[in-house]
Amino acid sequence: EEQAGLERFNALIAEDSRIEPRDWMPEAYRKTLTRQISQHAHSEIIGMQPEANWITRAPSLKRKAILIAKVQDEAGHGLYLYSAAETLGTPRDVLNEQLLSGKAKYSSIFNYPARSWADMGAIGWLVDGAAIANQVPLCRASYGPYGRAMVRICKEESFHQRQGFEILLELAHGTEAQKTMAQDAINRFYAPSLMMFGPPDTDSPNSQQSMEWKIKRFSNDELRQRFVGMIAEQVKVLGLTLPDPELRFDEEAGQWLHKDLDWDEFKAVIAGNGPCNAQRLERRREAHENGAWVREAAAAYAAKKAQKAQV
Ligand code: FAQ
Repeated sequence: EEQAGLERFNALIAEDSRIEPRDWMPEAYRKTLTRQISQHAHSEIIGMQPEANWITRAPSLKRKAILIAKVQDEAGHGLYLYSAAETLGTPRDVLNEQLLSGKAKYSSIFNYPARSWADMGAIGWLVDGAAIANQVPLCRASYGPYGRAMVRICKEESFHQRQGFEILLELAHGTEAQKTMAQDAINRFYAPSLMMFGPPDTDSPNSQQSMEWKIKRFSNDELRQRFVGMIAEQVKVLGLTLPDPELRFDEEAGQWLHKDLDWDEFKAVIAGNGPCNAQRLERRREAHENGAWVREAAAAYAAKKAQKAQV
């Protein structure tokens, strides 16, 4: 039976069809998808923090309303991603426990502080921009529930990116101090946003298998280069610069080349030693504890309803 399952799985992958939750799949496929989807979900949830930090200090009612909506969208993305991950068999409580215990990774980018209002612009433009560049190809991921979740998430991220760009555009046309604040935010978020695509291809243990399984469609470096080419053009509209004197389009290779990134810093951040790792996890644990009564109430209500239905 396993042999038949494997043959069918291989055939579905070869013809670019989708694997669905009830289909037979290799354990390693299940495992790597659970890893990637749950890390992605954790990133959305932890990623709410840097921006939530600015909700009370947004410069106008309109900006506040927009920022609240964006942070709420991120919670929604986390929820559908946890649901997609659960279809692979690991319950959400277990996934959550992996996050709270520090065992599971989440995106390196959310371990950097959001210091100024301009950071809300840089996060929207660069962080959501990188997220889109990485996630549009994931809409075609071979695992059905993941690909379908990505479609809606990408639509919402596109709106997030536009709102970030618009914040920066307004600051760039503001006072000297506002322009400086916008440039400073870009300077700090540039390299960390390039690191969101993961380690270089030569140092990416999961890539080859994930490409063979059509979970990933492009390599980490390919997507990073595509992204840097996009922002190299967009930054001109802002009248600002990217902190990368080496950035250029290589005619021969037909691609954008950027400066070397500090991969030691990346490794330190994903090992838990970035500027905000401890704070982010502490805040998440606190929020989880404070939410216990909501989970208990929901469970009690569900039990009561089930009991009534039996009578
Ligand atoms: N941070 O072999 P690879 C968002 C880990 S967007 C932390 O290349 P893979 C939206 C990797 O897990 C951010 N860890 O791995 C938003 C692996 O470790 P493991 C979330 C990283 O999976 C915007 C090891 O390094 N997006 O949240 C990172 O083939 C604004 C070796 O790496 C996604 O998760 C990193 N940057 O490729 C929210 C997208 N890079 O697990 C709020 C889906 C690598 O073996 C505000 N994920 N690692 O222990 C992916 O596309 C892939 O997982 C990659 C990594 C491309 C991130």
